[in-house]
Amino acid sequence: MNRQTTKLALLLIVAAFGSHPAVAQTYQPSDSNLKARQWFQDAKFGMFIHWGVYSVPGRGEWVMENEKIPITEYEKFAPQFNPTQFSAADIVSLAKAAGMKYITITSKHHDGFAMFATRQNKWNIVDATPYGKDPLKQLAEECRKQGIKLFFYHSQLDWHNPDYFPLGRTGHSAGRPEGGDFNRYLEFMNAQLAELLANYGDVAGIWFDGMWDKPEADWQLQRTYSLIHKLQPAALIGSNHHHAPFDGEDFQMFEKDLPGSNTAGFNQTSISQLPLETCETVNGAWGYNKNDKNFKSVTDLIHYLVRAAGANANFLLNIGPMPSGKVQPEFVERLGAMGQWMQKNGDTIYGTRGGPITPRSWGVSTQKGGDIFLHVLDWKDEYLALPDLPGITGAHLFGSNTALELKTLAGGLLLRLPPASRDPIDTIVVLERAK
Ligand code: H79
Repeated sequence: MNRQTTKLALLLIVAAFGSHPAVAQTYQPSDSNLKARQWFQDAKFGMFIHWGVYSVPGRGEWVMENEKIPITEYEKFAPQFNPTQFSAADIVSLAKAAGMKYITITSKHHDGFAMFATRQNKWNIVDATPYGKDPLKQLAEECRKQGIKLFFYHSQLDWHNPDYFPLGRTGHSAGRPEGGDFNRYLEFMNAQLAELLANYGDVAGIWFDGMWDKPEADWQLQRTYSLIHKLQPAALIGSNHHHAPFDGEDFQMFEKDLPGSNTAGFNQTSISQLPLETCETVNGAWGYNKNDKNFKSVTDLIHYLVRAAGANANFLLNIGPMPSGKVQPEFVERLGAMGQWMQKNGDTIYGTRGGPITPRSWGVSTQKGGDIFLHVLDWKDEYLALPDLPGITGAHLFGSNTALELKTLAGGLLLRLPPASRDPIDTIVVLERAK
């Protein structure tokens, strides 16, 4: 055993036999974890990266399942995956310039392919591709340099590992043996997680996905979660299982919906008291899809970010790098424009929480310290009626001294927004309170 594996083995032993037995118990987050939750809620904007061997065919990260590609065929993409143009410095700089405070990258997606130097199997970027390097290592180092936090997305669902058995809703055309030991699969997954938590410095959190594939299985979540919290107590655990958070989780995420909406069809879940996050794509794809040119506009993306903040949630915006390692120009342009907007208006987003006016069709409110920010996104009339808010003494446009007319009526407030005060993307109004 070399030093790294020895350290890992020790960590695994400590995690398995330490003071916290691997049985269900009520999770008590550490002080560092509670602090990390605050940081997370203040950060508001992150970059999601879906990157794997599926970028080679360029038809999204579900290509194996959607096109019923058996493992033997799918594995042939690996020798073609040589992302020599990948630059961790460029990607972290892109996130930073967009105003993003953290990155969440796929360490393993449903195809089971590890984007890091795992010792648990050979189905990984170091052992199975001509590239032969560990992009997550490069990214972790660069994130540390540039002050960006790093989360790992780890798929619990696995279309490649023979021990992921019995199969769930997906993976039936992978051509796998009719057998396997699910407990051994969980050992494998936990060992990969232990590698990620031991070898990449401080990990901001683990973003799980895919439990919905086998909702009835015994995932031994407490074992996995206590392993993570033991190795890095501040690491935030979240899982995209479409249920209210389970014991041991530190944040709640929503996919392709703001908390409380359900356009995707699987977001009926109640909203918990944990920090919230919603994720969305720039076009329709998570993993690189060369045919999807249906890009959202800068305005739409900013609106989603603002509406997320108004719903007390972070926005995790996805990019799917190309097989070369480069990010397509359509993504770079949009992220740059969002960054410019955030540079001007970020004070009304970063460090805020959802405001006293719950989300409306016209926009949202955020708040920080004593300030309330109205984000008027979609309102054509000169007057906007607001609910009664005690203690409001006046209003002005954010970033200027222009006072706005605000009338107190019985039962509410009436705000006047003359056409000249309007911003085409977001008219931000500061509601003044007696201090
Ligand atoms: O990683 C990205 C996607 O690949 C992954 N999550 C994001 C972040 C994702 N996988 N699936 N989905 C998103 C939507 C899944 C829908 C379905 Fe089902 C899976 C339809 C049928 C199986 C879940 C279970 C919803 C209905 C039943």
